[in-house]
Amino acid sequence: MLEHKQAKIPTHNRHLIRWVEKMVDLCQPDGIHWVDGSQEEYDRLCGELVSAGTFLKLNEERWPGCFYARSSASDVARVEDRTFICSLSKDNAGPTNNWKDPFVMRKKLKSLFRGSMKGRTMYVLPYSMGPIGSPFSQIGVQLTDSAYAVVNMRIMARIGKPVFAEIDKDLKRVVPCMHSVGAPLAPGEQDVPWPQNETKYIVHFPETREIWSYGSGYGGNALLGKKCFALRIASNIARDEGWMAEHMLLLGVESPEGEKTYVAAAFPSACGKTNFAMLIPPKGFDGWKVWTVGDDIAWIKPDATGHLRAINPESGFFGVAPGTSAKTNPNAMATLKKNSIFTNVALITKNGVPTGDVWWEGMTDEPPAEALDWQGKPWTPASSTPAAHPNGRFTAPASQCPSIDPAWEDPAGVPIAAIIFGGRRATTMPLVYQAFNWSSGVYAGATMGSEMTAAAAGKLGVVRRDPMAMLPFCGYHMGDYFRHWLRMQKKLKRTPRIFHVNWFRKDEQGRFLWPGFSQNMRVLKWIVDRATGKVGSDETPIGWTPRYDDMHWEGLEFSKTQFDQLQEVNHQAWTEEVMGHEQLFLLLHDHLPPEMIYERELLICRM
Ligand code: TSX
Ligand code: MN
Repeated sequence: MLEHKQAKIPTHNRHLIRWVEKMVDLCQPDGIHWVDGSQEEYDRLCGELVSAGTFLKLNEERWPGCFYARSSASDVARVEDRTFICSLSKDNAGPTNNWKDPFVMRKKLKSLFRGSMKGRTMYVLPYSMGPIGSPFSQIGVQLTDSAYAVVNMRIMARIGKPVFAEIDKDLKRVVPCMHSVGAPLAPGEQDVPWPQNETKYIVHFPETREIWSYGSGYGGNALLGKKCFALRIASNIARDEGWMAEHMLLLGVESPEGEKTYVAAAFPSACGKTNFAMLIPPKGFDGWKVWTVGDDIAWIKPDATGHLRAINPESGFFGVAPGTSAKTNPNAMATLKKNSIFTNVALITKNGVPTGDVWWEGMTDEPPAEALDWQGKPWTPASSTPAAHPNGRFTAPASQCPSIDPAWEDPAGVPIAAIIFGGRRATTMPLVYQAFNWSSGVYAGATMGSEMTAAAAGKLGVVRRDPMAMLPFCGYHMGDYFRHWLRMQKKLKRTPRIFHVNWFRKDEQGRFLWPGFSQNMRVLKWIVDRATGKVGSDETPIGWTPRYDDMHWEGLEFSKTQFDQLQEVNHQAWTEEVMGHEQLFLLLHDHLPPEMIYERELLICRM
């Protein structure tokens, strides 16, 4: 018998109620809980997760309101090979996505979800990506049997009662999102701390705007508002409606005179996107300030005057913990010190007993003498395995970030003056260049790539092309995505200037040429000055580059010789680079816009 945990259903939307009833019939949960999003509800769910052994409450003095979780060892990251785009035509998904026939997939999902929530509660979780009521915002309802997903979603998105009210206005289409960890409980069966299923499916139906996720409780697989909705489904909506759903951070640069310039930036993983979004200006930048709008996703739209404006559709940070410290990112450390959830990091112990403190590699110079690792096994600095999983995460409210922009929840978004692309490249790519125009900038984004960090020491890593950092997140054909980017120009009175950066160039001895981190402010200042017409540049075959004296060097010893080495455009290296571009273009050739081919030809001719 289905247990209703509330006397009154908090919506009168008939479609929603009928869908929930249908999904209850399919998944057969023991109970149903309509999520109101209140603090009391959050506290109760966290308490239940503690009782179930999923959560451990951290030390209330040192980590107020914080909880710790460990996942199953086989549920630690997004599963790209289990991620599917089920468009009617395979051609629409393109060669960079896994495609399955939507009719075949629907049948498969029905069988997986049948009875999948037995012994569990089904949560009806309404959420808004973007401030509730903003013209940018989109609404989803996630049905999930994971309380862990619900409490994480409360940090990452606007959820609950005000979203039901928005749904009841019937103004916006609601994206239905099904989520089950795929671990039904038999009567009386004892649950495990991290229920999941070895069989995983992360499925998107772009035409009907639906998401079905099965078998995983982790991050991007389970918090369906994030990668599944805000990128894969939203990229489809954005193409149809003439806007952009991008894997980009958003930040604002404020000059000592109080002039504020916003930029969006796309980087592949392991480039320090969150660190860049929360950058603190270095010595020599008195009066300058960097404001954080978002660290992962940007929804960008032309306004009535033909200028691009952007919002961060999220309300929290789901950041990689290892490498985050008071040195690399003081703003992140301040953000996560309260009301946060830590997953797959280490727990400090004293004589084998947890002290209620978390730790991860890179958090402090000195590791703790002893800990429990992310799998709960005793760990010491002498251990051969890391204490925290390399993909261990914090879930922290954006509102707690000391650098959060006063306009971060502005329903009208912030104006975008520049777009930055970047990658982790040991060679070839200069610290910074500006594309000649919009189409050459789209080319720079389309051909961007990053080197694998795990590559053998001394050996140059293989470049993995990751167009606009969207390879795992574009919900349709990548070639059509480039065409959409090019078409956006026609909607605009003024296009943002486009730049490419590389913090990771190395010398022949394998040493980083650029000190990185807060020093990136110098690059950011040149970018902002270029976008607002305040500074000069040199023309090179690849684009406009700063002359030594165009950069602000106060507070850093950095010679012209060093700078020239960092900015070198090597013709031999670029000849090899454009061959790599050709490989990507061959893969996408039947949907590739002609502009991409022309841009490549022009680049070759200039060299
Ligand atoms: O996040 C990074 N950023 C962006 C910061 C705003 N990292 C961390 C690795 C990515 C997850 C970086 N690592 C950056 C960077 O700009 N640069 C480097 C490489 C580097 C590492 C150490 C030094 C210099 C460069 N050390 C010294 O210069 C002393
Ligand atoms: Mn991301």
